Amino acid sequence: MKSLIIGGAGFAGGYLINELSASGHKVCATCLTNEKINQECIVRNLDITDKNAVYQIIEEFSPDCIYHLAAQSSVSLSWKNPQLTTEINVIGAINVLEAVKNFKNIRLVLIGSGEEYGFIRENACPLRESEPLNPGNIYAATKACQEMIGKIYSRAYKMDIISVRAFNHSGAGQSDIFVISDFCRQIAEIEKNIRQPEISVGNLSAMRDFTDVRDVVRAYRLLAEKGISGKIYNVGRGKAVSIQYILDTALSFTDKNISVVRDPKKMRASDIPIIEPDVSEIFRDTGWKAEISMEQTIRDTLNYWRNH
Ligand code: A2R
Repeated sequence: MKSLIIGGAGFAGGYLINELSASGHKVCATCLTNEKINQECIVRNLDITDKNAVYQIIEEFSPDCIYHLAAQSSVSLSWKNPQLTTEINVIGAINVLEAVKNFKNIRLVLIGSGEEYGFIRENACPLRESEPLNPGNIYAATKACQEMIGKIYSRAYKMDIISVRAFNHSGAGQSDIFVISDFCRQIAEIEKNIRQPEISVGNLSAMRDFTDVRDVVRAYRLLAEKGISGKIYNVGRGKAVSIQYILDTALSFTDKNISVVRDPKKMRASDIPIIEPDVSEIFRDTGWKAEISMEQTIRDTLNYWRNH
């Protein structure tokens, strides 16, 4: 099986290259010219806002399956630069759809986000895929838009498209703008005595669903192999935990005595109390469920920061 990963230099991309290679796929991954892919595979430079270049890569590699991961994936940058976010996440996705339209027998896996659900109804959790989308930020709106346009292409042109709403994923190598990585980095810096023994935190009562990135990319592979064309799938653990639990777990892995300090900059006014997906669809169609424990993910992320 030949797999093309668009956006292969990002956090999930590297793990997906490993997952697909280990399963015997021939992998080609794309990255921007200023990025680097360290995993073993065919590498091509691609900016998805260049529609001709998207077409050419697909024509050259002739994949059986394309995983579309490339995105402007920062929520905060999406507020600062909504035009760029829309250009990459919506126009870029249309460039991929337009290119794939010209080829037969390519399965396209469009990676969206749990953020698409946005301001959810009270008691709506666990969120089923049929739940109405109510995006609360520009990033989420562009991902919802990608998914809707994908659905239109799949119906109108009979294209083989699977849409994914990926919830929070974490693991070694993730940027410290995300909570698990942020806590682990701070603890590692305290251990190295380059930070005061104080960890700064935001809202600890919010409950979120976290999955190890290795489980997430396995879900992407299984969806490509066994997912039902035209369907949308939540990818997540299906069991939200509080940020307090993550903090306590991360702190339990260090011998240092660390005090916890609330940082008002990390508090969000509109924090939704709980966000948790229903993951029965993906389980039913592929047998996938998260296997790596939260504790293992936190330990691996902490060890990553200890070594970096
Ligand atoms: O923004 P950068 O410099 O980190 O590069 C990102 C890249 N990217 C692009 N690739 C091609 N053409 C573009 N115009 C373009 N703009 C950005 O896509 C990055 O290397 C990659 C996306 O990876 P991450 O931002 O690390 O996201 P992650 O965690 O791997 O998530 C994969 C997908 C994304 O679509 C998320 O929105 C979704 O899963 O949750």
